Amino acid sequence: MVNAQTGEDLHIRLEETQALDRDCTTLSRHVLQQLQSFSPDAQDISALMNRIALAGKLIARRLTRAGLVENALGFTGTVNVQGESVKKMDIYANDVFISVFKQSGLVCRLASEEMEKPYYIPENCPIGRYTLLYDPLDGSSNLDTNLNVGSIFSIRQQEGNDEDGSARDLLQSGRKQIAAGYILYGPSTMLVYSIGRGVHAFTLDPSLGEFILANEDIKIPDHGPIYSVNEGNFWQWDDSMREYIRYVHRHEGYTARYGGALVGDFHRILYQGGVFLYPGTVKKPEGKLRLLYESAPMAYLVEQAGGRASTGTEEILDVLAEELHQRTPLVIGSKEDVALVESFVKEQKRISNQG
Ligand code: AHM
Ligand code: MG
Repeated sequence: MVNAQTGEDLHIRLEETQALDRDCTTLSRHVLQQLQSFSPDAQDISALMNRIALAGKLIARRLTRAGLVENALGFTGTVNVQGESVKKMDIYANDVFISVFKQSGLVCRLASEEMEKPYYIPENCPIGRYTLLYDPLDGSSNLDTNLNVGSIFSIRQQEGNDEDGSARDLLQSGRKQIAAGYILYGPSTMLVYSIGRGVHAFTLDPSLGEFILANEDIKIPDHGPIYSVNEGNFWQWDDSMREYIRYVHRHEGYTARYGGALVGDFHRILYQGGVFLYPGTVKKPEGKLRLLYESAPMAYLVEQAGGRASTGTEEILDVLAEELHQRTPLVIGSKEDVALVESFVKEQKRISNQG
């Protein structure tokens, strides 16, 4: 609608006014509010979150244009430490995190899915007291079809000074995490984080270049309708998983949703309730997902939101890693739905022990 006297587009003016009327809480303001302090530790956490947000913005920018520029999509032709084919975007995203944290003075070592050993930044070690574990681009098989992907991060206090390159002081339980979260590159880019005081979600406003608070203190429902699992693996599962899937097939109130990228699948369950599963198979009982930079950060978030994460028999946050790239089965989501899956695992154990 145009104002006849001024020629001004009134719709545009209305939208602008509404945008200004909103209480725009930025990520950095939110982190400082959460910490309620300007202590050096609080400033470090705030600076770390700002750096993660910067990495997210750089990766989001590249992803938006990936189909338009040369050499952004496709495989590099190499295989990573886990035996998976590496995509160009995996490497780009990994390098973004390194370059964002290299000069920060905050992080002494970075460990990621794409690097066999942790990346040490010795010049940061005397002052940098943190370790960043991350999956730079989770769900990257979704890239070539323009579907959602994500980055997952976990921050731990640096312990020890292992210049020999060993990762042993990373190998602690997920309860040692001091912050965790993910960035979801979907129709909009969202950053979800926790520093142990609830789970909060932010949406990137590309015109401002700022993550703006979308949902504060998210609580996952105790039960939800969604089960999210790659059912193509049915033939490889043990009987407990098969029985669980048969149960949801035979009962009203369940719906399947699976996008092939943990960040997106988990994000939906965080809001709507239900359960995401990546169980082990008979041949690979440890499953596919990596404990330190996939399962543990998601477990930290879900517990903060009032849900649970389990291997099927043990809380994910209690699992002690024996190696950096250790895999673990994952059952994560609403309390009641995780407990239901566990009851099938327990029953199967009982039957096996009898036989
Ligand atoms: P990636 O980190 O190499 O992308 O692998 C992890 C992804 C998860 O995002 C997702 O849940 C899972 O692999 C999907 O695996 P599948 O294709 O076997 O269903
Ligand atoms: Mg991954």
